[in-house]
Amino acid sequence: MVLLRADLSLSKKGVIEMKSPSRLESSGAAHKARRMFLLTGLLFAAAVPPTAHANLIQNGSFELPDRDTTQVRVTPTGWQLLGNGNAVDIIHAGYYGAFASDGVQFVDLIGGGVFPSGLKQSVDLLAGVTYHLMFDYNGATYLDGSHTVDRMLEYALGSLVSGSINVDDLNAFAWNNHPTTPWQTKSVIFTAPSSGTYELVFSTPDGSHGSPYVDNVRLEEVARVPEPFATTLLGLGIAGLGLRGFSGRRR
Ligand SMILES: [Ca+2]
Repeated sequence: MVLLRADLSLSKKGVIEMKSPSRLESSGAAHKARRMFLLTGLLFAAAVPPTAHANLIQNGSFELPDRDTTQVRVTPTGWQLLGNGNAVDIIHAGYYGAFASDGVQFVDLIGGGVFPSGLKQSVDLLAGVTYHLMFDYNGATYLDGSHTVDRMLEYALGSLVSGSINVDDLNAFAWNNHPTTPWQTKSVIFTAPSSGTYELVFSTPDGSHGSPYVDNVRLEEVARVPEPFATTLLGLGIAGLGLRGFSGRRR
């Protein structure tokens, strides 16, 4: 963006500052320049590009550990089992024609016969900050082609987010020529009411065959305009309004 007749500089604190066109003469041209300065400041404040935020989830794609094969009863790096003796598996792409949503691995929430079965990960959230939770999910048909019955994927992030999804009609395997289904995406936006550590949980309450599958878990802070930057630019805009009013009264 071009800043007409206003200097843009980076201060030692790393805050971008705009200098007022104070040396301009009080003329029609100066008045026009001040108006442009005001508009530019407001537009610039509104157009601050969103900052790219990192995924707060470790190994959200379940690519680790990577042993180039399906891993039975394994704990994905960065995650914990529910602690009740349950187990999960990591399915590798190609296993019975399976395909991941992201990368080459995804998690099978049932790796044993203890329920609920699933995994969890702790995340630190900040009060008043808005976050975007996303994950991809799929399911499986039985070998005979029939669907699972009431196979539920349950998810929760502390007490902030919770829900369940029926995955009976989904299928991530290409076995016995059964039609596969694309990975589905769940997306939730929420604001943390208080700072603290919250537990993200994916689980299934029961079942003996066919599982909910999860891949590509992402938790990102929603883009914000940095407070000091916005305040500086909006403050300059208000100052510009005052300058414009002063100039108007002089005429
Ligand atoms: Ca993956």
